[in-house]
Amino acid sequence: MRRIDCLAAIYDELTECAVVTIMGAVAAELYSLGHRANFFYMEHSMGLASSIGLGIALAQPKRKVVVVDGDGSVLMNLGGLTTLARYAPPNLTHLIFDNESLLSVGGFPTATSTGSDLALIARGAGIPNAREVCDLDEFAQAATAAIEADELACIVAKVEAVGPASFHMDLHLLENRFEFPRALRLPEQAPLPEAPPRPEPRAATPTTRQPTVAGPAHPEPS
Ligand SMILES: Cc1ncc(C[n+]2csc(CCOP(=O)(O)OP(=O)(O)O)c2C)c(N)n1
Ligand SMILES: [Mg+2]
Repeated sequence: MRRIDCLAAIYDELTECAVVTIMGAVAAELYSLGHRANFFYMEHSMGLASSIGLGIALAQPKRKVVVVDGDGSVLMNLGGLTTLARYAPPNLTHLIFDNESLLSVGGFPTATSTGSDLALIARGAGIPNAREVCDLDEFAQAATAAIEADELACIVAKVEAVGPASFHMDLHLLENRFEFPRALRLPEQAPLPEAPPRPEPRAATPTTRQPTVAGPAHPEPS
């Protein structure tokens, strides 16, 4: 099962949700399907997507919140699962794409490649509605049902360790940071605005550096 196919299968379900993703490959994949103002791609803070999702879910209890996470990120902050379990917001769905790899930074294998079971860990943390899925239809059905239901759910999707052809996203972190809360400030359950049209994602081009012109740091006194 490929993660991009999972995302495509539930893309329409995300229209009215606040969606928080981790950084890297999965962010680029969701972006490539079509950015929306209600998507926040959390850069850098590995392991904290569920914490941001939890805050939104508690602050806006009528808003459906979907956290798109990864195995490496969850493993880096397992306490996030216990905090989710403690507050158990019924409007939050935690999707964990487990490719058994730190794919976005080169593919170092994570502990799920040697037997750690994130669905079992989530249940142990106190999220009874946590399950693993390995098949696309099963994923689409489970994720759709979880988003529609009023119960905290955690779905661990075992996916291939393949990422997008390009990680390029024509969206600055700060632009996303302001656009997202602005979209969420609208009355809950009102249709979210379309993001402004963007150019088609293009293939990443190598960065070129201009040669530095050597010279005095300060002009010589005349
Ligand atoms: C605290 C911290 N450590 C390391 C990184 C570098 N980093 C960025 S993405 C990533 C891998 C994420 O792995 P996973 O959550 O499994 O997602 P995948 O890349 O497999 O989609 C790492 C190590 C980071 N952003 N933050
Ligand atoms: Mg991973």
